[in-house]
Amino acid sequence: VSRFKIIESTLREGEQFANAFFDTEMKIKIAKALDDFGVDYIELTSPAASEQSRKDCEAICKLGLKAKILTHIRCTMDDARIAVETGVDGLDVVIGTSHLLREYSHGKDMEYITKSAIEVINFIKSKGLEVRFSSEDSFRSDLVDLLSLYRAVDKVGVNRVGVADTVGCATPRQVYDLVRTLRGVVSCDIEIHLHDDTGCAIANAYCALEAGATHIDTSVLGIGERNGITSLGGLMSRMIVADREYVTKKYKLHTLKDLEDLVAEAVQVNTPFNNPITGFCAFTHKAGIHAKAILNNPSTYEIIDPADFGMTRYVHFASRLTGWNAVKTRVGQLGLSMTDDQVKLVTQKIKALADVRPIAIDDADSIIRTFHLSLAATGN
Ligand code: HCA
Ligand code: CU
Repeated sequence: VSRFKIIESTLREGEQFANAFFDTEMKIKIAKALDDFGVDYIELTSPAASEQSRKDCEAICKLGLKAKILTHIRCTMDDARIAVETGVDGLDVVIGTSHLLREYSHGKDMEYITKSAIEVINFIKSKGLEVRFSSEDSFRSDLVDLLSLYRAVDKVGVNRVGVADTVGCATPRQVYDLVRTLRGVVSCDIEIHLHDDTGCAIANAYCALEAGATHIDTSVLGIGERNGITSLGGLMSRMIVADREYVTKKYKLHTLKDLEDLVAEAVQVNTPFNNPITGFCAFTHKAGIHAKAILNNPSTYEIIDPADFGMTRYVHFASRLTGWNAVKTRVGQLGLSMTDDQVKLVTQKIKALADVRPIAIDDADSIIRTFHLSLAATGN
């Protein structure tokens, strides 16, 4: 499960996000930040999409990044001919295989799809580039058709086949089953691309790895078509729990927050409050029982160490749910000294006010300070 590679698609799938417009300078900034983070591949919008897309693709190839640069094309010789001239390390080729897409999108049958796939793959390989072949809408495609298509492209030496949950309909178990079956049919690597329409994108990515997938598509904050795909940070949170050693060695996790902030600003969104790792309350502990245990030993209520991502834990103490252990820590942070009995008394005062209205940290702090002053005044 742990030896996975990331195909980072913020600059391809992410450009399909409703708010996204990346100028050349921004694309370069994002590509450099992704490279610094340590992603294995950076996938770029097709050079066939527009003249500027082609120029930007060439510019990013010239940066000399450690990550391999890919571009994403339709399964046609026209697209492939343009793409191989850009300087990319490889091409991700895709064609719709579901009944719906065959009927309402490109109108081609499986025989035609197989024939053109082989032609395009052979052409790309003849240019010495890496090539991946993927079927759009894999989970609503006929399984027998799909497997014979993958078998045919595996035979002509494709580097990877891709499975795509284009509409986000797949369940973790379906993902596991399809990838597992495919693992028995092809000998090349297996990539997976998962949309998040039903909130399964991270779980599905994990299941794909359990079933033998080798490459996972991500984007920063999960941005993409509709509500997007598996997010880079979310995948990191899932994988650090599975294999901390591998993930912390391979990826510069401390840069995740800055990378997300860069992309969030570029596409004018806020990081969701419940985002894994970087959501504002991802490491906030509130109930008295939680706070007490966390202060004794963080692993009681934390599966991820915030320090691995350069984040900090916060023990909430300004609420009616707080307990005296949390307040005691706050008293220490304010540089005041009190006995445990005194802390318990001031905790009652905080809880009493917080029972009436929501209170801010400042409110709780001022209760603590006032109480402390009164102790001095009465000489206790
Ligand atoms: C799309 C294409 C794609 C491609 C995935 C892949 C999808 O419909 O925009 O190349 O594997 O979700 O199917 O993003
Ligand atoms: Cu997609």
